[in-house]
Amino acid sequence: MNIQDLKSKFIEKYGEGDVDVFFSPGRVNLIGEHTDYNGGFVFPCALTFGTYCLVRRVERTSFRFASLNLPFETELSMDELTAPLDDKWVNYPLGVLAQFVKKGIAFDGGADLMFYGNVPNGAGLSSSAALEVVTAVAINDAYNTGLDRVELVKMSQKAEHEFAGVHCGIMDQFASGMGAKDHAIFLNCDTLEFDLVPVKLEGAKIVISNTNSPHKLDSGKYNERVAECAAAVKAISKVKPIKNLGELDMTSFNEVAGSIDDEVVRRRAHHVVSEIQRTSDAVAELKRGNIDVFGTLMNASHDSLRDDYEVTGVQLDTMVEEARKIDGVIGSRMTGGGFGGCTVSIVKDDAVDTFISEVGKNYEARTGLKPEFYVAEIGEGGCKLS
Ligand code: GAF
Repeated sequence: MNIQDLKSKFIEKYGEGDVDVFFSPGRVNLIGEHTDYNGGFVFPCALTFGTYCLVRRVERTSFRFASLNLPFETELSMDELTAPLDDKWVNYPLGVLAQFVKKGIAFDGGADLMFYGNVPNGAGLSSSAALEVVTAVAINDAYNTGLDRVELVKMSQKAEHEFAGVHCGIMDQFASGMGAKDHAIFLNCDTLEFDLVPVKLEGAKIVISNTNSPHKLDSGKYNERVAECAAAVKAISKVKPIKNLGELDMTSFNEVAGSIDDEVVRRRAHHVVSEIQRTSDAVAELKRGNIDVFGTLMNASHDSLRDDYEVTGVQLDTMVEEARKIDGVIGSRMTGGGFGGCTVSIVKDDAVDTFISEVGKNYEARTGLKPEFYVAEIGEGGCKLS
């Protein structure tokens, strides 16, 4: 659907008048998984698909929310903006509105909002972050609240915590809000310092493979991992006070690992500390143009997420196994929270067609699920389109 079609739909729904159009992307993370809520490094990039938000400020003191691709359409008064509803999807934009209210931003009127997203839902490509960030960017503009982009990103993350119950890190909202065309974001999730790194793959492409086994971030498994990392910090702090696992390197981790009695918790922490190291190594290699080493580190990342962190599962593992059998695959790993969703692979240009047909056929034969493939382009972060 193009912008003109979206505007026509908006006018059909809410009547004639001015309307502004905003967009925020989904993301794919190249490496650095389950490190963000541990104060570690991540390396995501924004995609060219995402969520559009059309907005019109109105004098009436209520907010109307509707979506063309998600099952919500509702009108809420000012008083109803601060508590989640019994409606999974509207809670994402509503949770963002609530953050504006919490900041004491007084709306002297309401707004009509219409959303349309083309990120596959539940695929681990941050459809929810795209929905949150586009709401934040649109309301910030419509009401001239003057908040800076990083603040909007943090508010979007809080919406996810408070209105979706997922204790996520900041990676997804940061990538959606701060992405830059053809760059990945090397982000220190402790300080929020970041470096935009050009992704020059010289003869290779980023291929996203959707297992079509929905990842269930709200299933509790994600929050369980967050809690296990907190348990590791608590155990380690008895011998070496730390605020988060990101303060350790492999040498200091090995010195204190014995203080974690629970073997599962120890493995979780081992993944986090090793993944943070892999991420900074991978970025350095990419900057030097060593794509092959970058790919080897992607493979090691997946293996650690499978063995130590246990967030992959049979579909993601099968997709990665099949991908790695193809000549011309430089690296392949799961991306995002895991438990289903997508993998990301770096594939030489001339192997992309074979990759899609062979991995597609073999994955389906082994799992009974029909996968989908997207050759990714790296796009811009949230912006006003018109
Ligand atoms: C999900 C979360 F939302 C992110 O914050 C991050 O933790 C990711 O899983 C795993 O790296 O996408």
